[in-house]
Amino acid sequence: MGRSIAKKLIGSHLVDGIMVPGEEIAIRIDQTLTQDATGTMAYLEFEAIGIPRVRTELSVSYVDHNMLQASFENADDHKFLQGAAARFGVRYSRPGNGICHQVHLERFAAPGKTLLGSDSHTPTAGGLGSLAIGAGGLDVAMAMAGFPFHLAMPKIVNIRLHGNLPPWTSAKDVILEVLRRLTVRGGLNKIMEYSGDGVAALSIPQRAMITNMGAELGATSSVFPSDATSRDFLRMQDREHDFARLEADRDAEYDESHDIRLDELEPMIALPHSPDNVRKVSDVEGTKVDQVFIGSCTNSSAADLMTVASILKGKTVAPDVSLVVAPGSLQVLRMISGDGTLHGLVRAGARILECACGPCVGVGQAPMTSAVSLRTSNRNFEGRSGTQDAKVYLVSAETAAASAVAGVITDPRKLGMAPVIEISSFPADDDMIITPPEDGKDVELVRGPNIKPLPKASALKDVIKGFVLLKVGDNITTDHIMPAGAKVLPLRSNIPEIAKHCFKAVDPDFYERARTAGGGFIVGGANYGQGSSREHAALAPLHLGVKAVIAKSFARIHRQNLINFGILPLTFTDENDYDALEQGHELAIEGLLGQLGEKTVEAYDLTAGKKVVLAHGLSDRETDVMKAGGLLNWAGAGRP
Ligand code: MIC
Ligand code: SF4
Repeated sequence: MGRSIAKKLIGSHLVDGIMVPGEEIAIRIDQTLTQDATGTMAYLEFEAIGIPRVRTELSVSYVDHNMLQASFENADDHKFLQGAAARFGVRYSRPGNGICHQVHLERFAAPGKTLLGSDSHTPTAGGLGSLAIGAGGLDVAMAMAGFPFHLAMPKIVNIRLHGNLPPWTSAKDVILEVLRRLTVRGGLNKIMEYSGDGVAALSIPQRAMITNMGAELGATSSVFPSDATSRDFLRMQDREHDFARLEADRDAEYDESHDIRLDELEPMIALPHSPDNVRKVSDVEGTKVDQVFIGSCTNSSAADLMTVASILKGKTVAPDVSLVVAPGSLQVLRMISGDGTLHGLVRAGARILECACGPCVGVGQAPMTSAVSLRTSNRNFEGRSGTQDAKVYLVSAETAAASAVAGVITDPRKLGMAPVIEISSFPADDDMIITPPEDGKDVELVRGPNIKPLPKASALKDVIKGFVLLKVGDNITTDHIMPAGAKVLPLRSNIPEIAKHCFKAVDPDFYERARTAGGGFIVGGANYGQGSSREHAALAPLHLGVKAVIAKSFARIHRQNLINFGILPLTFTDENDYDALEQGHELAIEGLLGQLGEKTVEAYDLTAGKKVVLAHGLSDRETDVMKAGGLLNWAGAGRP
């Protein structure tokens, strides 16, 4: 039986388990990436594992999230990260060099390699045929230490692309269409593999745009074949030696298939507050716009910004619109500053930001009260922009630029002939990437006062008891659990401080209630913890004494982060119990250690006086990790 690309990639890196969907497997990791907002913890964790030097083929530490230096914290973190990179043998991409996913795609991603990154959009590198997976910092630290990465063998989904994109539609419209069909839960424990005659005409940044937003489907990863376009891209990046052809066998088997006729696609838009709330742009045309943001790790490539400049040519941004543009990398900035694009953007009134995540994660440019903000980024969760009542819509660069000029949501197909952008070379160098010294053992790690020691989890107790501290609905994001933004992100290295912001927008009293109760339980709906890889969404609850989260279902990375820090992820076996279990109810689980040997765990709702049967879904290895009180304790016991 023929194999898919995903199975070839997994098969060539498999160190444990069998490739049967749902079974736990372990794969060897070739490359890792971290970014600054998750990186400090990841390197503190790597230090705690006690291996002196990374054992991967390549590890890169990027600085791209925490760039506003309103106080000392972020600069202190950057200093620590630079030292940690030198000490542990990691390349350091300096602040200003760009967003991790864009830079990694340009300079390091390679067909056939595995990449584990402490950022949920790591699958961007799947655009070049890497098997790229997002994970919590501790999983990445373990991979840097040379341990394999464990995951549930995903189902492989074939997304066949047919034909060519019509003028004015682009890769963003493709993935928005996929999100419309499959929703933010549609990719859970799946790898989305793209195929079909429509692939050839998509550039590498376009493919990467699509694999990037596989994260919004909740997918484990997304991958494209590696073909002549991949070779050309790598050649233009001066690294044709990294090319390897990668394609599915003709008779490859898939667990699920979907067809997308590119010729029939129209410009699409995700309405507030979910990336799967997708409509045609033409359905919402005319809505007044207050802000347009073109940037983030999607649609911040040179081709995107050249398209934008050509739309803005000879025009000025509408009077009531603030247009902000953040190039994805220094390479992109160099390209657009050399060919007149940057001048065109500035001339039209765009506000240019540094090459970083910026507004995508609420780091600057928070929109005005109740604003409509049109963004080319990938997430439009409530409050993420920094303004709680702002309404964020996700669109392509074409739709964003057309709307910035018109002042209202505009279908770019109104603009006449679509620009044709050809890119024949990239200014490829690694001048802003510091290579670690051969021997880093004497490099001092400078820890600013905001960098606090790692929190410790203790071994799992046989009896856990407490109150339901909070009950939330479906699709709760990690932005709800542990908000980001310019004010909170600088606290990423300081768990006691950042914990004060846990669930703040959902329930401002949560922190005090959890502290007073000395911990307890959280009850969630379906897809609990979707979104980012931030392990702070587990570390803050751990700090507050949360013992278990009981939900209808979990997003993959967050579930893993809970286990990694010794918080039990349990699911309802009967969804009626979700309705019955209210905030404030007292729960007890007795004989837990023995119960984990079974598939289900019996809990008692002491307030309602009834038994609740819950599933733990833990593999044997995960059960051991839980019992030890998390992955660090387990690894410390010499287990992996
Ligand atoms: C995001 O887009 O939400 C982030 C910020 O990049 C996160 C990582 C983090 O919270 O530091 C992600 O996607 O994993
Ligand atoms: Fe940065 Fe936004 Fe991409 Fe996350 S989604 S890595 S915050 S640009």
